[in-house]
Amino acid sequence: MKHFKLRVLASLLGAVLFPMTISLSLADEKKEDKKAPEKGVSDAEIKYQAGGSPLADQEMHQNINEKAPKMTKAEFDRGKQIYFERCAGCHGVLRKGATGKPLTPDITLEKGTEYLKVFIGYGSPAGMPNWGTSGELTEQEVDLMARYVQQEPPMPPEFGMKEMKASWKLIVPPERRPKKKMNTYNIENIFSTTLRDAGEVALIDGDTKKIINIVKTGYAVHISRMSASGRYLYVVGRDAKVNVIDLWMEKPDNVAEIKIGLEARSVDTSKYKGYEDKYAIAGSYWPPQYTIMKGDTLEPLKIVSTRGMTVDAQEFHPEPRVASIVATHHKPEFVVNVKETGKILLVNYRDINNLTVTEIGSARFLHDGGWDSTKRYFLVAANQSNKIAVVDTKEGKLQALIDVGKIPHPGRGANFIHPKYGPVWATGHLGDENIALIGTDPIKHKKQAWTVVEMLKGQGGGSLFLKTHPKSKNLWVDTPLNPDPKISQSVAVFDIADLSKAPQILPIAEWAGVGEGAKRVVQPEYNRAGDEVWFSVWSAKNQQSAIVIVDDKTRKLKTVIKDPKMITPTGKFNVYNTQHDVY
Ligand code: DHE
Repeated sequence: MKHFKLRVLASLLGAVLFPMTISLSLADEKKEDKKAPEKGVSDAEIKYQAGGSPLADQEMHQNINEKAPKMTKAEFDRGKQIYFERCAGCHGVLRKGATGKPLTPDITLEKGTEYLKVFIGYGSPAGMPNWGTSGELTEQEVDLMARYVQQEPPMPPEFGMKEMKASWKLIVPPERRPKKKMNTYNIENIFSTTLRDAGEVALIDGDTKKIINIVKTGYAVHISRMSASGRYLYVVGRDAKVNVIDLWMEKPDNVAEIKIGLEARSVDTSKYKGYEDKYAIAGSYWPPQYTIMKGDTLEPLKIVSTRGMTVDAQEFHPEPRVASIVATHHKPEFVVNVKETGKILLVNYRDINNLTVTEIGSARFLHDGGWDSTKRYFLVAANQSNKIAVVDTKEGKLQALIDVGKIPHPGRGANFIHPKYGPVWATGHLGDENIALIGTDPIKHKKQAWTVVEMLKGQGGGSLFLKTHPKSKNLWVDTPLNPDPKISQSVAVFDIADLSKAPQILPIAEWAGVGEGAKRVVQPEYNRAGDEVWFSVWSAKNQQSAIVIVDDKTRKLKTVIKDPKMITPTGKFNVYNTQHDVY
């Protein structure tokens, strides 16, 4: 009966009030709404964004709003937990809106509980998932959340120098570290592999395929990055814990760790001549800031807030999250991409007491990206604007904003020579099957530079990463978030010499032989020689996962790495390719 009432209300509200919901949205999203398929966002996008925030367990400051519907403390705490596990990724920590709409009390109180229940229960064509009808939330939880979002958003604590210093552990000080490499590993071919749900990384010997060590890290390490010398490996957990691992030790292990906030995704190190291994930088989602540290010890030196005005509406945003960070090779600079403001910051670390930051306006919401083959231009996805922003790091200016497919997601992208159009950089998409090839040579291929020269058709949407290697003739494209298991468990491989040919589909998960489970095939990564491609076969925590290694030339299975300790592998980072940005 209650369900029926909701359904009637839903259709009424759909007809009468939907324009109101549109009016709440951002300018960019308006365009998006027109393009959005009837069903709203794809499963891929929901799965991707609703990754769960570690802020769920944080004590937070709470203001009472007299006008909001009553909630007990227990109800409020449950609402907060659901919000940070499911909603914060899209709507933001402070509910000011990110890829989802703002949900601040000035808006939600006006809507009222019944309206919000329908919205949460049934979703909207503009992208809100149908949490109730999909069975993800019970009717009571939908009611709870409708009341929760009318309360003042609780505020997570700040995390400044005092908190960072208190969390900092110098496990092995530099003077007690090896003076030379103390092991016989071919360091350049080690793979740092995230064991997501175990809060560890596995260091795998790329030559023997044996695990060298499993190192304790923060929870759900997002990425690994290398120091310029190739000695130190840095990882950052979702919980904002940064670890540095010394690859010269007899058994490579942690030498320092620190928390740079409460939630984070990015880390990198100074690569410019004269500054090798000198600085590390990590960006956080909460608080919205980046932190520059000493490279070998992780001692925090400088914290810079990213709070500020958005690039388009020029309105204040209280929580612009730091997305990707990359170190420039030809200048003492970090490229810091700020999601909600759509700003690309070129942070010059020559004198960190008198930091100079060049602020480049691009488009919202900046996410992941990589260098072109010359490492002069950085290409980054402005994912909800369906654009790729290109920065000329030599001139310190925006080079181009290029329209691509729906929700570009390149990882670091893939550089190769197109048989007709010369050097290109490629990105796949979360929202459609396209693979956009963008010309990157403004000298010999001026006409094609910074335009989409070709759109390849992949297996479908839900792509996260694609990869090639300077020595390879193949372009590998994953689709781990496609709702069709056949597609999420296989990869497409294109022949770069003849891109008109349909891609070959390889059943990577089947090759892994791991039995039942989600078995999402994620993130191709080359070995040092560029003749093997490694894939993670990512299953649930309590199911078997694996790494599948394919011979790049023959596209045939080479080896499967299975180990009971290999829990939920996701990203893999080959030391040499990461150190030198080979992709
Ligand atoms: Fe990622 C890169 C953020 C979900 C695996 N991811 C990145 C980067 C950012 C980011 C900002 C770029 C870092 C850089 O280069 O400095 N990722 C986010 C999210 O906010 C999001 C959407 C949701 C979340 O809650 O985390 C998200 N990411 C995922 C996943 O679901 C993946 C598949 C598994 C996981 O660990 O959660 C995942 N992201 C990765 C990987 C990279 C990455 C493997 C690095 C790719 C590379 O080749 O550099």
